[in-house]
Amino acid sequence: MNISSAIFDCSAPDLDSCPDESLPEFAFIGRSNVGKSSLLNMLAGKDGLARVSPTPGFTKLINIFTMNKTWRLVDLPGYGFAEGAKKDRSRFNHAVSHYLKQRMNLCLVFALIDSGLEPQEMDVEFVEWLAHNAVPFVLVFTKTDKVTPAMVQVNIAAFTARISAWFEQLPAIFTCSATTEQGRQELLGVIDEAMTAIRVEQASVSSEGLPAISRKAQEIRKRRPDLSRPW
Ligand SMILES: Nc1nc2c(ncn2[C@@H]2O[C@H](COP(=O)(O)OP(=O)(O)OP(=O)(O)O)[C@@H](O)[C@H]2O)c(=O)[nH]1
Ligand SMILES: [Mg+2]
Repeated sequence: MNISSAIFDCSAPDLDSCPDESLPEFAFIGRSNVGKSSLLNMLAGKDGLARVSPTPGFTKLINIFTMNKTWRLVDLPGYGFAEGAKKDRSRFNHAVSHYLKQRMNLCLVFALIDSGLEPQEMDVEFVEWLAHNAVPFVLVFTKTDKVTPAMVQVNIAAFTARISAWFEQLPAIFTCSATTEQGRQELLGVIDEAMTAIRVEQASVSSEGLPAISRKAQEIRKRRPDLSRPW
């Protein structure tokens, strides 16, 4: 897929402040510093589109970007950042939880995991939360340029062993590096496939008159139990 335009749309403090639900959204989530904003820039092909920093907890709002005028990438605040005012943290975490559970046009979540680390409890718990809330997601192991390919595979195997009990079929797994652009075509391919599926569905209109994307999200939402947040 070619990205011909990548435009910053808005920064939203909560779900109500997000733009209308007319375009499909693909969101990045993961621990602070895992490389969400960097991956967004790498996929968009535009350095500096989302702001990157070595300081954990840098992205504090729901940042929304429109690609090719037809779909959006969403940079979410990370979890697991211990500094800062507690009040602020819970507000942002609540906003992220709300977004993931209720956003009608959320198509797919890229759940990012650092490929250089053995399974971290917080990531394992977060994946469990995604599974129990029926949030559609794929796993993306980041920063593959920092470790050997063998180590990446060891860490992926250890992580999937931890989460396998919650899935009949494991979520799709990808690897990437924002530095070398490894994984870019594969991840854009995932978005391309989802967009093609949506276009096919949108050709048919439901009896309720809802666009196909909202119908699908409503079905998913009905199945989601209201679990407490792990982070
Ligand atoms: N070597 C390497 N460094 C990376 C990669 N991706 C991100 N980084 C670095 O990791 C740090 C954090 O990157 P961000 O993209 O800001 O991470 P984030 O997940 O958005 O972090 P928060 O917004 O704080 O949650 C920065 O110093 C990046 O330059 C990568 O693929 N390889
Ligand atoms: Mg960020």
